[in-house]
Amino acid sequence: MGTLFKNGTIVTASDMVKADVLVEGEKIVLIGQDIPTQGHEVVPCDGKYLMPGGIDVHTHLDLAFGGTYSNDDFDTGHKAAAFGGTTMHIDFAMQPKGGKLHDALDIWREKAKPAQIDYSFHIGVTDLRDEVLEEIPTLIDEGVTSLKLFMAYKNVFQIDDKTLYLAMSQAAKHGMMVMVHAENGDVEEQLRKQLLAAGKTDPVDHYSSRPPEIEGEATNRAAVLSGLTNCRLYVVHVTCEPAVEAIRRARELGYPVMGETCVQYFYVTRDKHLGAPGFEGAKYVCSPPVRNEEHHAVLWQAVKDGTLQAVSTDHCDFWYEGGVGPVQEWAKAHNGGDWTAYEAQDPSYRRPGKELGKGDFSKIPNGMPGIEDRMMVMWHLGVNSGKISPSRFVELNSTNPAKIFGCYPQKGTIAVGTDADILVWDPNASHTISASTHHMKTDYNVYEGMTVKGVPQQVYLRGKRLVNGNLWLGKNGEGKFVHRKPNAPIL
Ligand code: DUC
Ligand code: ZN
Ligand code: ZN
Repeated sequence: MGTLFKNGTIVTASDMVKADVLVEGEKIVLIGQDIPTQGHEVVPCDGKYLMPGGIDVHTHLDLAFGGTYSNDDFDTGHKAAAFGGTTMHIDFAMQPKGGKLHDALDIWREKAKPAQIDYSFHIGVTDLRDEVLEEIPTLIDEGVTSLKLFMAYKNVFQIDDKTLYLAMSQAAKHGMMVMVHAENGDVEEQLRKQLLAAGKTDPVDHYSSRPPEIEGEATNRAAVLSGLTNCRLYVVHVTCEPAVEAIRRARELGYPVMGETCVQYFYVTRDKHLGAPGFEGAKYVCSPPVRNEEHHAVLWQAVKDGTLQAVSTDHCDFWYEGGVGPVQEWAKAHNGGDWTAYEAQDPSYRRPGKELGKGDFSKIPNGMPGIEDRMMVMWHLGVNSGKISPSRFVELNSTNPAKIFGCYPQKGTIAVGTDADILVWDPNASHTISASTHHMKTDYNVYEGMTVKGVPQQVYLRGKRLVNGNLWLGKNGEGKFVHRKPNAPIL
């Protein structure tokens, strides 16, 4: 007995076709017209789209960052993702300083034990010693084919140009991908110090410490190194015109450069959000910063003309009002200030969050929630407005991510033989986004009050239903690691 999705319109990156889809076990086994229902559980899909599950290739679950940890982990973050139609994500497993790349894998495998959706890892390289350089190709056997290097976050994750060049040369030899967070961290450090010294400490001043120029410069630098080494390069979270132009130029020159933007960069602005009165703007502090509408228009053009190939979230959520509870006193008395031990015994406790940066924007933990919102907001802003077609939506949010990161066609499409990660998408249903109803572990939502039209009514992962309306049917431990391949196509 299988599950038969009846009378839906299948949306892939190339087509929209009315057909039935039969799933047996974890796979799609048949696509056709008028497939007999006998012996199958039937899911009526009249008026619905059948789309491949979303793939978010840029998330930071349970990351030690900014003096705290991001809130969502491989339990809560997965459930939230699935409610929003995302059935796979790729998280950044960060190399501990002085440690090996395999240490990062071990740590993140442990974190991923409660998984409820499918996942994979990029390895964040922070300390490229000779033996670590040699270790890079051994990741391929583990199903990890992408490295991430940060050109910013001085004294935390930042690497220098020599490191980027060496990593790219090595990755290129083995058909691996290098991803960069492209901002000039040395210049950022100077700007930040000047701003703070001048008393500019508000959330909106974060923007002035990271202007578009430093993103464009770093993007261009990485793109030129990609051309030099012939290494596949994927620029994460592109926000602005100078960065888009650097990628466009590199691609015109034939360099193997690709890039993504994130859903928030189409919507959140410096003026209205980051510049909101009081400390409110802290909710929107992320790096690179959100930009104003003129850059949003550039990003739409870039996802339409193929300069950018994917949309992700950079999901890295923190409480707006964290550190709530008696923990500070308790931690001082019992644990030398370590709140992590306290957290385990008091579920109502909130770890430190955005409030860490009151009076000093540079101490605001960088990041935003979005793993649950991406698909609905992209559909609403992109498809409902006519900016992108349903097929381009699927391509940006699922197909291209799978192709670029080496797991297509197992993931990222609806075809016979592929994993049955299926969304029954209702293009006519509306939903008002709110922190009071979302599933992400944070006390605010970037899109608060936005009524979107188009929602994932049912969500299937490898043939198992995870979401039915508001009902959660998933189970911890059912998400599987996705083994990815090198030599992925350059799109
Ligand atoms: N930017 C963020 O805003 N958060 C996580 C890491 C990053 O690069
Ligand atoms: Zn980043
Ligand atoms: Zn990130």
